[in-house]
Amino acid sequence: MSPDDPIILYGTPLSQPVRAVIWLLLNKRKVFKLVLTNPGSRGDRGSRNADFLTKNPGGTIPLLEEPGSGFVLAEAHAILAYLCQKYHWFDLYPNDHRSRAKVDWYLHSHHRGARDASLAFFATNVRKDLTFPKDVVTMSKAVFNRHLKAMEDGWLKNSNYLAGDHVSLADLAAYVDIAQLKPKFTNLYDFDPFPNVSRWMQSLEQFGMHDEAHAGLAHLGDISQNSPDKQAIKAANKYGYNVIKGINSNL
Ligand SMILES: N[C@@H](CCC(=O)N[C@@H](CS)C(=O)NCC(=O)O)C(=O)O
Repeated sequence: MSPDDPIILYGTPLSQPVRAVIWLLLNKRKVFKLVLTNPGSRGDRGSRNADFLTKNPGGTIPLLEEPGSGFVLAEAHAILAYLCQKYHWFDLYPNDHRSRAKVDWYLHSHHRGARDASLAFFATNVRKDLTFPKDVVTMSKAVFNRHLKAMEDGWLKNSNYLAGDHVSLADLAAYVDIAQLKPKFTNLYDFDPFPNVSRWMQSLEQFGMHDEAHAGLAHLGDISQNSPDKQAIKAANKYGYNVIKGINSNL
C-alpha cells in the first residue's frame, strides 16, 4: 500500500458509529475506501476474526487505517477527533480549549446516553439473531429516555446545537444514534414530547451529505411493524455502500 492510497474505513453503513465517520468524511469531501466489515462476525469479513482483532483487539467497527504508515484507530469519537485535528476541520472540533472541551463533554457522555438508543430500540429490532436480556433492554431504555430529556430541557433549550450555536462532532455523534429512530427512518420512537430535539434533528438534515450518509438507513425503511430479515439488512448495507462508493469515485 502506498501512503497516497485513500484512508480505509472498516464498517457498515447501518452501524451508527461508522455512519458518524462516513458523514464527516463525505461532508469534508475526503476520499476514503469503505471496507464492508460485519459487526460481531468471526467470518472472513467480520470484526471478530483473527486478522481484524490484530488491528482492533476490541473487535468493533468503525476502524480507520492509514495505508503506508499502517496507523490504525478505533472508537468513533477518537476517529472523528483525530480526523478533525489532522485535516484542520476546526469548524466541527474547535481549536480553542474551552470550545473543544464542550464538544468533548458531550462526546464522553454519549456512551451512556444517546448510544443506549441503539441497544434499546435498534438492535433489539434488527439483530433478532442476538438475545438481549430483558433487564438490560429496560435499563437502556431508561438511560436513553433520561438522556433525551437532558437534551430537551438542557443542551438544546437555549442553543441550536449540542455544543453551542454551530454544528460540531457532538451533533454528528448524537444524531446517528437518535435520529435513526424517527419516522423518516425506522420509526421506532415517538419524538412528539421532544420539540427541541425534533427541531435539532430537522436542522441536521440540512448538514451537507446527510442524505448520502443515511442512504442505507433510508433503504431499510420503517421497521416498526416487522423486523427486517437478513436479506433486507444486507440489501440496505449494500445500497448505502454503493452510494458512498459512487461519491468517492467522483471526488
Ligand atoms: N464505542 C464504540 C462502539 C462501536 C460499536 O458498538 N460497534 C458495533 C457495531 S454498531 C460493533 O462493532 N459490534 C460488534 C461487536 O461488538 O462484536 C465506538 O464508538 O466506536
